[in-house]
Amino acid sequence: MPNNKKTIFSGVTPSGNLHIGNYFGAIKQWVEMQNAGEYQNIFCVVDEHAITTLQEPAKLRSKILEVFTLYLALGLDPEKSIIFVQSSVSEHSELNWILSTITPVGELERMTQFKDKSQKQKSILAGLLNYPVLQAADILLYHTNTVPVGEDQLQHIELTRAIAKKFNNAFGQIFPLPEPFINKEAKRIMGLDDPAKKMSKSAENSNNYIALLDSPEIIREKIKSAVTDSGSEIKYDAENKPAISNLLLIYSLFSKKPISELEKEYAGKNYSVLKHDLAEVIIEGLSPVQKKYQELSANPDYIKKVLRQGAAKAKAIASQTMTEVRSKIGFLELSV
Ligand code: AQP
Repeated sequence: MPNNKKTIFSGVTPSGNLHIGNYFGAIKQWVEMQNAGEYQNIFCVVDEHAITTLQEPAKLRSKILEVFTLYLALGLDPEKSIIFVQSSVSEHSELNWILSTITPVGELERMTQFKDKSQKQKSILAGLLNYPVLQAADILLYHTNTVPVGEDQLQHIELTRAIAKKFNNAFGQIFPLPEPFINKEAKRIMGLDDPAKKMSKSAENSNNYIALLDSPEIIREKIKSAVTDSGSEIKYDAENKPAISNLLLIYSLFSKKPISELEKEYAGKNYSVLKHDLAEVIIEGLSPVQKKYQELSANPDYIKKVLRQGAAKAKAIASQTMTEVRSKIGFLELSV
């Protein structure tokens, strides 16, 4: 991999079913950036993040494989990108510890995601609080320049920059300051059951999201039961008609038709007509990905091979960074 290219790094947590928000908000950009060939591309299944909320081990294992296989089905290419699972590269945890020693607890407590998710834990776990430090470690280990993410992750990237600056100032320049890259058109897809909140894979109600692997029947049901706004006009107005605006956005992303064209097409029609057509557009859009996913899943040896290759390539970069970090902070340099 040529090392004069800028690096992009990003990941998804295997804490539930990957949904269309994860795809349009993040993974679609990864594939486009990978195919543009301008970057060193590194994409990770961030399973160590998943365990900040309780996971049943067998289910976690199958979700890790599912997300990894979906990455490939969606177009990530092991010949063009390093694709790996976080827990197979132990340097992530090691850098996490070191960075946690320079991160103020107050900074972590003001993270919006922590505030939201800690409300769901009876006794708040340290791992949930430290989640953004591990995320900073993930990003900084690879000297990342650009992090393609959805809007909800901006605060974490800002914290990563602050941690990197602090480390560089204290111990000497190692880390570039990473920039977020947001797809403005799909920065936040909202929940189908509550357009005031983002679509989320850990939502209690699975009608909140369309999973990439949902069957046509489930997609039709979920879109049918999606909440709508009062009135009947089909018009994009995120403030006053958040539910219909979200459905129009999803429609536009799948059909590649501008929202203004959809507004004209559906002028004077009922919400039910829009919903019917939207479900079909989603089913058609997801069908090739689901087919590819089934093909890949039927070949576990290939998946294992790609998993191993990705881990080895990521490890080679991460271990070099850790040698540098250990030396900068004053640990002994023993080769044992
Ligand atoms: N609703 C969304 N709209 C646009 N982008 C989104 N992303 C997540 N939800 C939306 C982006 O997807 C990437 C992976 O997200 P993650 O797995 O790291 O966790 P998350 O952001 O917390 O996503 P979820 O689905 O809500 O997961 P849970 O419920 O487990 O927390 C990120 O780039 C994110 O911005």
